[in-house]
Amino acid sequence: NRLILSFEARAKLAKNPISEQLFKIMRCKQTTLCVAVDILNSTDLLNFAERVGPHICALKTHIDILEDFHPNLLQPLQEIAKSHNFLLFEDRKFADIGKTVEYQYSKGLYKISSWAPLVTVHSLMGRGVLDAIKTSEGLEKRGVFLLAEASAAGNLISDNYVKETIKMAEEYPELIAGVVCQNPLFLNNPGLIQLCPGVQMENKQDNLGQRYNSPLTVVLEKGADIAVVGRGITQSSDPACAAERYKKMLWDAYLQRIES
Ligand code: BMP
Repeated sequence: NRLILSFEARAKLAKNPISEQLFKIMRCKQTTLCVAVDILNSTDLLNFAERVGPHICALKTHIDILEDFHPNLLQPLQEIAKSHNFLLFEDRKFADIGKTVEYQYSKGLYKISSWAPLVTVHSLMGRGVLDAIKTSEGLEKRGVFLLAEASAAGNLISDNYVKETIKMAEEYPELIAGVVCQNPLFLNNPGLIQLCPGVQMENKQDNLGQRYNSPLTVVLEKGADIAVVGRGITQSSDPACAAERYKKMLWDAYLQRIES
């Protein structure tokens, strides 16, 4: 059962090189926090990454929301990730035919495959998307988080969709780093990482259908390995301090879980 195994043990079971690296970062930095840096300005993004860097295992971006995006941003961003030992994670949620995804992933303005070792993919369009990510040009080592469940209220994902998504994830062990979901799925596959967005201490929801759980709930009840926190940290008056607080709560909950 993956919930009671340590990240150290699970790193050895990971079949994807990036998930193995992620497990090691989590263990070494004692953090399961991924910050969603949904910020509209490049300078703010870099400053923010530098400040929360020491406390996170991954920085999740939506690179296409930047109002002043220029490819020159990517080198300093990669340097910050390297200096603080966290992974860049572009939450592109690819969902098109394979050929289009190949272009969206490796071409265009953002050339995601050249700088983001981790990306998200919808299972909706089938295996062609995963084949495209696997064979496109870009970084040699890459990992995919497949989206099986969503935190959004009223989403149309059915039980069968969830089941088939897990099946698809398990068919691509060398590519799939983990699954984005809200419940403890794939318990018998400890090499995969559960990523859980919709985490916040202050609010239960926003006014556009987002739903939140507390750090304790996502780790101890919902099976989260990595928790994604966005506005809980970005909108705090002291983001570094907030990130440190989330990191501690999440890590204590993880220790409690593996010791139980
Ligand atoms: P926030 O904590 O500010 O609500 O941000 C959540 C982040 O996680 C957003 O970047 C969103 O795109 C992402 N996300 C989510 O909220 N729910 C999901 O089911 C999947 C996501 O990727």
